[in-house]
Amino acid sequence: MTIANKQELEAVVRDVVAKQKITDMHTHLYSPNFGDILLWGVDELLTYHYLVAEVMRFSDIPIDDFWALSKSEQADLIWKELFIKHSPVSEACRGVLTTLQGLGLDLSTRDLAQYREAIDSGDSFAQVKRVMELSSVDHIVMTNDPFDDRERKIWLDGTRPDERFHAALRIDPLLNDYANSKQLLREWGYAVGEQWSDGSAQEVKRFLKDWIERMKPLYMAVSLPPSFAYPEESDRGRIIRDCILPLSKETGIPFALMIGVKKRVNPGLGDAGDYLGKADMDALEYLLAQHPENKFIVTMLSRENQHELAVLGRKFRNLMIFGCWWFMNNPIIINEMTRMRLELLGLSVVPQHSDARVLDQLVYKWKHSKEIISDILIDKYNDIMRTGWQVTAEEIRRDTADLLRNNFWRFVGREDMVEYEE
Ligand code: FIX
Ligand code: ZN
Repeated sequence: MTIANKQELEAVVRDVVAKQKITDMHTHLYSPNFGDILLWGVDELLTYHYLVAEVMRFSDIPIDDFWALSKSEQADLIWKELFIKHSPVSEACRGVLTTLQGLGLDLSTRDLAQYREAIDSGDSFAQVKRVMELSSVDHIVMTNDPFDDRERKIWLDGTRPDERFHAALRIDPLLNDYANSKQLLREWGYAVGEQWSDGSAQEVKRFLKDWIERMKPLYMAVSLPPSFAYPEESDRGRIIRDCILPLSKETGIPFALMIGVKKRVNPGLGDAGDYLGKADMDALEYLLAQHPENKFIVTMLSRENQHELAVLGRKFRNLMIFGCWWFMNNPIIINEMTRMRLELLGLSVVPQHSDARVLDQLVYKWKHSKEIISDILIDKYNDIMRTGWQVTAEEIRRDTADLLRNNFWRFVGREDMVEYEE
């Protein structure tokens, strides 16, 4: 059906985007059979580390005293400070409201006890089904860290995610803290030496292959500091050179780099204590140019890196750019970087992921982003329609499916997961 005018365009785009099923390619969620490492419910929503950072700006509670509170007491404090004593206008606060609204609660009552009663009384399996339906997310990629004691035990016990959940092998401790991780590898039966050698490289690859076999990950991922350099004579540089790149090429499993995080600049805040920095693009440019047969999935944490990253995407087809990561995930920046990406790269990117740490967040993370993506697509289609180019509803459905699921599945080599709504 050819779109006749802007009014019809707006209606079709908003309807298509709202209905499009999403593959959420980076989250910190888990299949419900993984147990209580899957976070959900009102207290988890309110104690999300984004809100911990924000409450510290209003409350003068000593950070250690905050951590000594129960999860529910922390949530009460955050609710009082960020929602009652001050209007909840930040993106993370608004996200809580959008989530509670999406779950059918009456925000005019501000009755936290009632919200807890309504949401927390269910079970995680039912909540996963409900939230995925509400958010139109039908596939969730997890973050799976074999160095995390709780998660490692779950996998070694033979637990596997259900078909809606997919693994991503997360290797930050291996790449960013090998000095400590090599002792763990030895304890697990991988004979890595004190000094780097071919033998150590083989054993690190064997460790990775074992977890690839166990997890069947869609990609291997690491977060990296703004100072990330490559090539580099360092533990990280050697492991990337001798292990990750050859294994990624051999298996076809992409290497995901999340670049620009300065960990724990305020250690007392825990996950809320991470900061960002502008990274030098030389390392990524080198990796892309020297390893054209490797596939790289990249997101960056500094606003200032977004234009460079998008232009690099024009130079290298083995780079898939994804998401508005963390401090980028605010409407003003999502709008700017998504428009820039479509203007420079057309529809060849994965515009968003949720990074959800709490299951229920899928409701707000995707509602907020879909609204912005719809606005942008309406403008972009209208711009080409003004030249006389005709756009059809079928093409809008095709393009939206590519942005919200198929570009990712194709890039990770899973044509079987490419789907278009009829
Ligand atoms: O490295 C990451 O996966 C980051 O997304 C997290 O460490 C971060 O805490 C987060 O959840 C940001 O949204
Ligand atoms: Zn993340």
